[in-house]
Order: sequence, then C-alpha cells, then structure tokens
Amino acid sequence: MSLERTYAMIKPDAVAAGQTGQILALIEQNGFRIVAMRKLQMTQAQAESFYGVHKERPFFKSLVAFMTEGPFVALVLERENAVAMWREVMGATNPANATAGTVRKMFAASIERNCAHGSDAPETAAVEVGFFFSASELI
Ligand code: 3AN
Repeated sequence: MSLERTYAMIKPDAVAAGQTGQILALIEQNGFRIVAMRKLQMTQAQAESFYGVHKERPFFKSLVAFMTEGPFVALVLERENAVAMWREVMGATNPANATAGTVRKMFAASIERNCAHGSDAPETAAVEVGFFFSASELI
C-alpha cells in the first residue's frame, strides 16, 4: 500500500491543558511521519468555513466558539492508510464511546471538546491540508 496523508489538529482544549507533547508522541509512536506542523489560532471566519459542513447543526455556534477560544496545532501526517489509521488512534468522536488507549479516551472531556481532529476521507484531507498549509510547507 502506498503512503497517504491526512490533516490532523490538536484542538484548543488539549493545547491549553498542556497535552500537545503527549499527543505528538502518540502520533509518532503509531508510525506517522509529521509532514507539517504549525501552532495557530483560528479566526471566526476560518472556523465557520472549516466546519461549514456542520453549519445547520445545533452545535455549530458552540463548535466555532470552542475552536477559536485559543491556539491549536495544525498537522499533516503521513503513513500507509493515514486517514483511517489516525481516526483509529483518535478514537470515537464521543470520548464516552472511545476505546481504551485512544487519544480521545485519554484526553477528551466531551463530544465537542474532543481534543483532536482527523479528516474523514483522502479527498477531505486534501482540502483541509490546503486550508492551513501551502505546498512548499509539506516536507
Ligand atoms: P469527527 O471530528 O470525529 O470527524 P464530526 O466531523 O462529526 O466528528 O464533528 C466535527 C466536530 O464537531 C467534532 N470533532 C466535535 O468537536 C463537534 N461535534 C460533533 N458532534 C457533536 C455533537 N453532537 N455535539 C457537540 N459537538 C459535536
């Protein structure tokens, strides 16, 4: 199987809690190569656009407020089957349903403040990577 890339985030809750290093360690221990990494803070307009697919959902406003409340870490990760593997390492969206040993089981407080993001398909990953990184930053 060939190498694949996914877009990942360590969300503001985990950055504020000082869990960035532990989550990065899990990323590398699970065989991902960090292709790009940057600490940023999203504007409201960026968050509304990034999560545009959820704009009709009842949690949209609250999700945008959460994702703009502090800095997050944007990442491009590479390995075989990266999209599915990162979602497996993160665990279920709701930490209550996440398997023991997953990032969300270990670090997430709730379905909204769930400490990490991962693209849901290779096509989505390409769009999400382009949101925060230029081609020359993917090294
Ligand atoms: P995932 O991040 O696991 O792909 P999505 O894409 O369904 O999950 O949701 C995007 C983000 O929206 C989640 N990471 C979470 O922060 C938030 N979210 C999803 N479902 C809910 C919900 N029912 N209530 C509050 N926030 C939610």
